[in-house]
Amino acid sequence: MKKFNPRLYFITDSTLYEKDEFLRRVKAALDGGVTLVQLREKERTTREYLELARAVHDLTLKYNVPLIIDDRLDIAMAADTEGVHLGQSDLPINIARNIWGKDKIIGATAKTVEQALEAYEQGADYLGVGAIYPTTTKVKTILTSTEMLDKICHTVPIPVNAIGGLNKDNIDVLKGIPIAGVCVVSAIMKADDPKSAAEELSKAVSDKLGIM
Ligand code: TZP
Ligand code: MG
Repeated sequence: MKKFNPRLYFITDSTLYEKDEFLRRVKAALDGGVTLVQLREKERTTREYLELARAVHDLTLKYNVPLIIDDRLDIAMAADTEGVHLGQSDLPINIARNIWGKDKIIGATAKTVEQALEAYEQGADYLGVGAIYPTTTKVKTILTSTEMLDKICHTVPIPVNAIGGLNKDNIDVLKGIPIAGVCVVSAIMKADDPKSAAEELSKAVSDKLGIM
């Protein structure tokens, strides 16, 4: 299965919650209409990452929403998820593509036109570009301008998502830039009510950005 819709791409962060509450929040996000989920774990052992990937995959499969694993092709393959997301210091896209085959979703992070072109040429299916705004999520990143985001969108023919500090009240800044969707962590993960947060974001993505 390679079909995916990146319009509301929810990236998880399990560090703030016990496992049950974390999974409850992921389910709520799915109930709220997120269209793509990424499991993003930075501190866990390989065994823990795999266990959580399987638990989250059990959920996403019920909603027919693809699950992407951050950074780790081995975990993605072991859990047989639909995709993997690779950053600039992870396995190169072409190597991952050769290992995992053409049918899996492989996403890449890009902050420049050069990185975007390289990822596309190596076989990436989509790009994440940011951080657009400063973020409270633990991440090694620098800000990326909306001008650069626009340039990248106009350079590669694959879907490009904006990421970083985005929420329903500040995505207007992306209006007119031909992105495919937005990636959010905190706006859903840390919301009092993750289901409503996802619903409201989904509405903002339609109403403010015209992404249906
Ligand atoms: N890459 C660039 S910014 C970011 C990642 C993983 C974190 C985005 O998190 P938030 O909470 O939506 O700002
Ligand atoms: Mg990563």
